[in-house]
Amino acid sequence: MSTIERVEVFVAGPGRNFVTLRVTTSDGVTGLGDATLNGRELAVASYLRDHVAPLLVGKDPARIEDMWQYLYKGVYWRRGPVTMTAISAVDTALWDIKGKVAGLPVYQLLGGRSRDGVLVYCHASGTDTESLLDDVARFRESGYHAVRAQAAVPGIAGSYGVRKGAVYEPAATSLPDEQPWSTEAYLRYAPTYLEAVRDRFGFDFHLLHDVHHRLTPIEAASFGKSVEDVRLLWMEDPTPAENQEAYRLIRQHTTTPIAVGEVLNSIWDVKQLITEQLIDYVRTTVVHAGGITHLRRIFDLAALYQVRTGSHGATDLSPVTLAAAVHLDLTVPNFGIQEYMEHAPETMEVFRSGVTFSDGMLNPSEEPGLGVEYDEKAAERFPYDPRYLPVARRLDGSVHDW
Ligand code: GCO
Ligand code: MG
Repeated sequence: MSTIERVEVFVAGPGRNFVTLRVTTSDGVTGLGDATLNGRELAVASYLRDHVAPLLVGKDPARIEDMWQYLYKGVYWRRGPVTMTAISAVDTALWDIKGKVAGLPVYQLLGGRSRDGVLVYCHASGTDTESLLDDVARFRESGYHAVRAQAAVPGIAGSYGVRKGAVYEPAATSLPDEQPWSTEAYLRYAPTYLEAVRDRFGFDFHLLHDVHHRLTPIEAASFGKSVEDVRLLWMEDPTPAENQEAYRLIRQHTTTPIAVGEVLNSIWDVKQLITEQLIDYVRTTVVHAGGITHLRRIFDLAALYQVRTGSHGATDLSPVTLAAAVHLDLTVPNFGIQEYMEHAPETMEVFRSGVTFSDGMLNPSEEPGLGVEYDEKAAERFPYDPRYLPVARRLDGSVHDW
């Protein structure tokens, strides 16, 4: 029997600190998993190196479900982003290995194609309405059928989702940057630029918007109502999802569809949102919600309630996560849409991925496994460099939700 022989954890850039797990079997087959938790990378790296790696060596890499149960139930301490990200990395690496051993791409092991490709949405942004419109035009010309639109709120420096240089990078400082926020200014301005996008480009593509957990339930209800004519595919994270009852109130007031889940880590975290039909899209992702094995379970629960998938896919999730997500998205019956921000060219030198983009859709590699190779030598050029997400403060100085 082939066994797990080596477990390595790499923490390296470029541009951010990706945590990558590489599992090697006694037959020399390798599997990759992403364990990146933006701003808390070393906690997951230590969890894997110090607490998980010693348990894996000598085990059968083929027993993916059993390994998941062992790592989840065996530790006694359940859920939470650090634990679930570590389990995700192991799970993803074992699926990669299973695919390579079987000589099949992972999506074939998951039941095969349910669709021709994976519809993605991109991130358009601007420092004002005009520059946002230019960005939307650029993405429409590149073939995207779905666009998320964010613009900087006038006079408010802390408008998330807005690109400063070539790429949007919120975790850009070695200590958290503190940025001002005004809900009133946002609520006045955001509906106007979403309307401007529809006025200029029409309704022939999907438009999305991320509220990034910043509103109270009644503010979110009013925002959702005010943008109904814009017909968003979704408004994302309108309020922090710790208080899930809040979504009942939002639902009573607006038919704007809702997407939640990028900071949630397990089926239990999304259970109420799904079973009460408080959301339309579940945004849990391979890397933070227990890997392919657990995400599939979440998606199956969602399917019972006509909730579709809309996985998180920002660039702080490595190309290993993107590849795993695309394999899974291709197979699930209730797939909705996948977030996609192109990784920087240097990132793709470290992670050689066979994922391809064409006509607004992604497709996985046809290579056995996930179809991603990690270039350890290239990664050595980008050592760990502390990076934190910003903190939002209201205009009176108090901390707001980020
Ligand atoms: C999104 C997100 C991200 C997060 C980031 C945090 O919808 O893409 O909200 O941009 O802020 O992933 O690390
Ligand atoms: Mg988001």
